[in-house]
Amino acid sequence: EVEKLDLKQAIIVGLKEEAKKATTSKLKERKALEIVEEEIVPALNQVGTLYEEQTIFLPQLIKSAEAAKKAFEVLQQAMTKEESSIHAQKPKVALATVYGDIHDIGKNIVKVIMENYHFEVYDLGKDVPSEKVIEAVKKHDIRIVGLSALMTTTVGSMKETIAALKVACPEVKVIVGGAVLTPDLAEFVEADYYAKDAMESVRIAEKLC
Ligand code: B1M
Repeated sequence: EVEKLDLKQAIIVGLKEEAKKATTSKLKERKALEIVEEEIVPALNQVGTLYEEQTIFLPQLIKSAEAAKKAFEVLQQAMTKEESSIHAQKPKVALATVYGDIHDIGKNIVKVIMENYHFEVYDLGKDVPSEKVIEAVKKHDIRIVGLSALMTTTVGSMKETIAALKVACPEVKVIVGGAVLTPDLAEFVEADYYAKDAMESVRIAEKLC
């Protein structure tokens, strides 16, 4: 009998259908957010290490990312969005992965969690130039911007985006996150806040409202 793969293994070896099945069965005993933080993120971190060590290569990295996305789709459906009249005025947040960076799994997780906590999220996508961020902030009168960067090479791009944004929209508050960031780097890019994960972004954004 073939043994069933657990979620972490399914992501590491890059099997979409297995990842989907494992997520569905995990949901019977665990909360969606716990599955994200305790299974999906550690699995992808391990994949990153294997890639860095050249134990796996880009095609496998891509397969793992696809498996993680599949797992997350299942979780997204499970997270119920309860609309409540108390939250008629939803605070607005713009989210973007900075210019030059195409990693968007983390940003997408932040988006779903924030929406669950009644924020209205303007998702600007990945590889986003600073002009596009500024345009969205002005157009929708947004006060909170969340920027994501995953690579050492795109930390500079994050700093440039924040500098341009602060000139064009001085009242805006910027939260930064992404695997490459640390509190020190967040200070270096002159962000207002550093969020280590999706829940921390919610806690910070709630204080800003
Ligand atoms: Co790439 N990649 N990748 N990759 N990839 C990394 C980042 C890397 C660390 C792997 C490694 O070598 N160890 C490395 C960067 C090295 C460095 O600069 N230090 C790397 C590289 C080099 C590359 C390419 C250049 C490879 C190549 O082409 N030769 C290329 C990049 C091209 C580009 O961007 N221009 C590339 C491509 C890819 C894939 C497409 C295959 C895929 C991305 C798919 C996608 O996102 N759609 C991919 C993946 C999956 C990874 C790893 C393995 C996993 C990233 C991830 O999704 N983590 C990664 C290794 C690693 O990170 N350890 C790696 C899970 C995710 C949930 O975490 O995004 O940190 P994270 O989000 C967290 C928090 O950080 C926080 O909340 C989230 C939930 O807790 N957070 C925020 C994130 N954003 C926030 C914003 C906020 C608040 C909180 O604002 C409010």
